[in-house]
Amino acid sequence: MGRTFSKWNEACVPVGQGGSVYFEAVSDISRLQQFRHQKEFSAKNGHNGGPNKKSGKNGQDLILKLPVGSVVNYDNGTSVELSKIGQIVMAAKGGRGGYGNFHFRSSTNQTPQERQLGQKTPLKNIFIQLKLIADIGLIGLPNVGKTSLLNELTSANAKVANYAFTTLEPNLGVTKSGAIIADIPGLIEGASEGKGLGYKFLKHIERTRLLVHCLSSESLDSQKDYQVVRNELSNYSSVLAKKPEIIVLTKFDLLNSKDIAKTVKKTHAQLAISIADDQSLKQLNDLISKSLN
Ligand SMILES: Nc1nc2c(ncn2[C@@H]2O[C@H](COP(=O)(O)OP(=O)(O)OP(=O)(O)O)[C@@H](O)[C@H]2O)c(=O)[nH]1
Ligand SMILES: [Mg+2]
Repeated sequence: MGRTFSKWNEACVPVGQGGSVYFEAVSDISRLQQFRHQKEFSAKNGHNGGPNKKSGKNGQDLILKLPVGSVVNYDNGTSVELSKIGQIVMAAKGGRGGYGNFHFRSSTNQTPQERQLGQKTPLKNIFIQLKLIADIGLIGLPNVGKTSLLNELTSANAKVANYAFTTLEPNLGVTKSGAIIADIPGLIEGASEGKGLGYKFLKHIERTRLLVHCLSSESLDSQKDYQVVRNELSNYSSVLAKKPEIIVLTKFDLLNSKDIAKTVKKTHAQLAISIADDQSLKQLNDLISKSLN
């Protein structure tokens, strides 16, 4: 966004304008991760002009992609919401270019000793909020396969591992039909009172339209698992307790068909799924679409 100015001895015409910084709305929610470590961004400086009245090139703009649903809050108190994919808003305008001495010559002074420096854009503080509300919340005890399911149903590529609390922060993904899924850290008994990691993320799923409650085929007592999570939901809020829910038995590939049928019946699961079985994932996709419409 800032730009350089012409060197005096280049006696040039305008120094290029500094690049501007823009935000562009995209569907990819993971784009917010770019701000996790890097906090300061700038477009390129304008280029110096050259000898023989050569103008400097303008600096290249910087386009930062933000998930649609982000609200850009400027430090002058104004804000703008990115509500449509492809929408572009300006974050900071590049400074104007400077002038070399050629610009200041006159009939009486053909070799002026004057120049004007390019303007440096002041640093702007911009606060970005993701106001977007997920349509679907993936819930369940730790290690039941929530994140694996998110990765299968959306283009997310979130970390999966065979231990509890792999997910430390919510992951988001968008299904092919455009629904947004939030995968939150596993819930445990006492989550509604702050135990484990899930508590502070329950508010995210409070605003979803549908819960997908995952129960693992590995569990020795999936009925109890179901109740543990249900209790936490109702202890947290009545809104959460009343949310429509699809119960899914995950990792069915680990059971024989007799045990699958038995567990499905016992848990009232609407569907048994496995990330190794595309057919079951398609059925879940269809069930989700039907429930959202
Ligand atoms: N056999 C089998 N393993 C699965 C399936 N889905 C997930 N897993 C495995 O189960 C383990 C846990 O998966 P995650 O997706 O990380 O589980 P999670 O519920 O997100 O776990 P937390 O984030 O810790 O709450 C990983 O080793 C996965 O590979 C499945 O359908 N079949
Ligand atoms: Mg996870």
